[in-house]
Amino acid sequence: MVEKKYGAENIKVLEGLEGVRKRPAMYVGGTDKQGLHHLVYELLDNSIDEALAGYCDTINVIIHKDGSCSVEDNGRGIPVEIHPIYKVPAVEVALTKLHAGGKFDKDSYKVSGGLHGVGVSCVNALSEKMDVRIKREGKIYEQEYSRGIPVTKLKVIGKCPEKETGTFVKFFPDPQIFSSLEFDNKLLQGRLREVAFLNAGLKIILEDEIKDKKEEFHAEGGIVDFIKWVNKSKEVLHSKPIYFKKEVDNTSIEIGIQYNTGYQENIFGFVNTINTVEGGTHVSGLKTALTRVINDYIKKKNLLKNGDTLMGDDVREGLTAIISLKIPEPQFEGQTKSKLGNSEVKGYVDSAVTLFLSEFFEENPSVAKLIIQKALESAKARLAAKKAKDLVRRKNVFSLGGLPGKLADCSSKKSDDSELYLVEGESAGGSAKNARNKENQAILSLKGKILNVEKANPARALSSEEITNMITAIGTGVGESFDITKLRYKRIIIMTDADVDGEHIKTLLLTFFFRFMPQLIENGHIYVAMPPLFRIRKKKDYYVYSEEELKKETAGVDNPNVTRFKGLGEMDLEQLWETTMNPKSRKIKKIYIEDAVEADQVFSMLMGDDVQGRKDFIAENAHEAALDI
Ligand code: 0RA
Repeated sequence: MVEKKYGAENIKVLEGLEGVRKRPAMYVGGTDKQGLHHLVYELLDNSIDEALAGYCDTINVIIHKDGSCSVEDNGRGIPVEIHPIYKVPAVEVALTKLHAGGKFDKDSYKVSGGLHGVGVSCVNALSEKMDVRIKREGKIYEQEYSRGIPVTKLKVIGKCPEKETGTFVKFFPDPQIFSSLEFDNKLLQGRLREVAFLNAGLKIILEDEIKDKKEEFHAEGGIVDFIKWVNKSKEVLHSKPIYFKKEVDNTSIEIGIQYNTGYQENIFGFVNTINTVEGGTHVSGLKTALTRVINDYIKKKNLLKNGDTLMGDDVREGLTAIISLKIPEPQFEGQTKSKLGNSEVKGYVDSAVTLFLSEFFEENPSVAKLIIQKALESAKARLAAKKAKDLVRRKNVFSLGGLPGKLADCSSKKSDDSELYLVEGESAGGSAKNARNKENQAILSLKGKILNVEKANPARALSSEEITNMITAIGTGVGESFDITKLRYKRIIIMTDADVDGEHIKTLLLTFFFRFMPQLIENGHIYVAMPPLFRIRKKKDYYVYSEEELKKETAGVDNPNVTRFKGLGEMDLEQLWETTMNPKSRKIKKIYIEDAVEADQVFSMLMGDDVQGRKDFIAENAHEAALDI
């Protein structure tokens, strides 16, 4: 029961939290799995603030058997004194007033910004039940809430040693709000590991009482350890990551750099521990400086004849870099509010990196030599590829608008309702061409397996016919010249057979998109079609997508009339249209990246050279039906 003991101010407070319940997406990004986990990150952020202020060194996150999740820290504990204005304990203000958050000290960096940092009160508003326990001055306090409203007063429930302080918050996400209520160990793992790397020395423990699993994340080396972890299944060019930390105008800049012998560029940007997947001014500052410093060094040492310069893409081949910024007032922009907008930051980062890196190269000529050799090779490959591309282009002048001859384009020129099907094999491609809605569905058939871009030099990848066909059809270009406004189709749908070869082709294509056009995945343009495995003939035709489903659907039926589809080619046009192409009846799956750092590891592991790593990974993950990236 709710106690009715609240005055006018409190009613206002409750109205605030009512707003959170009415528009949860505005506060935690959504009511799906991501939104649910956002609640944990909100609590975590508060504890990290306490750690950044120097009062907390251990955070415990527990997934409980009863469906709740808790976050506990050994910080100072949320204050419990009576608040001078609201006349209730300060902790109650923090938990019921929007944006009070508990961040009373302004001196430390707020971890928050954008969608993030809406505070513990939001978590409270969106929880069916929440329990807070505080240890302060030798006492243990407790208070319980339901949907943001206190159901008990703050009570002393026991004693503890004076030195023992901290905050424990346990919450049950509200089923009235969230469509997904299950906490995902793996998703939390990724974020907690990241947070531990970004806060050197902080110990974070994740306990899963359902899976009976406990893991500890703790990195004394901070982002240097982070870089080593990202590169762990790659062959590195220099054994020690290049690292520096600098403070400019209240902004703390921390950067780690290590090259590997591969071809991918991996820059992970963080602002107040939030992964800025869309980049922003900090990342552009780093890129500009890196290109300039390397070109200056080359000029000074006279390493490139006839005054040629290297391009950004050349100096970033095989680069793994992490840039972590702590900034008092971050401005987040972009589609998913994960792009840093503060314009002053670009200059700060640019000059800090220029200063540090040019000195580093002077002091470590052997490392500089390795990096520059790699960049020069990349430039050479780029120039060779350009020659090849010019040739291809000249050939294409004769084809319509430069589009690949193999593309069966749709007649609509509006990208916002058109789709491109990438189809495995010429014969399935031919069927799809006949089955499609010509108005808005285009078909590009691919000759079996495309090149594994994880193992190929990008110049070679970009001269492969299947890959150039895709790039031309999609229209955006790749790398630095990628331009989303040139996208020719709203949905790009990968359609392969439901067998091992089909799975492999799907992975090769996803690897290509992840490495060359990650923006298409980030913005939700990439899909995979889910062709059915069986047709059951009853009064009507039923399509089923797995063996289990088949068992369920045919249970108790003697002699069911079942056809197994060995491939797309075995369906007639009507079946192909109904099951994989008709927007009203088909099944397609949107691909999204849950965790960019993890996804890089997965692709390096699955498609790269580390055979043992791949075996271990597959053994560990074999039970999972589909690969979430
Ligand atoms: C404001 C002041 C003080 C502690 C906190 C906030 C605090 C908030 C949270 C939220 C989760 N864990 C937390 N730990 C601490 C301390 C004031 C003082 O003791 O002087």
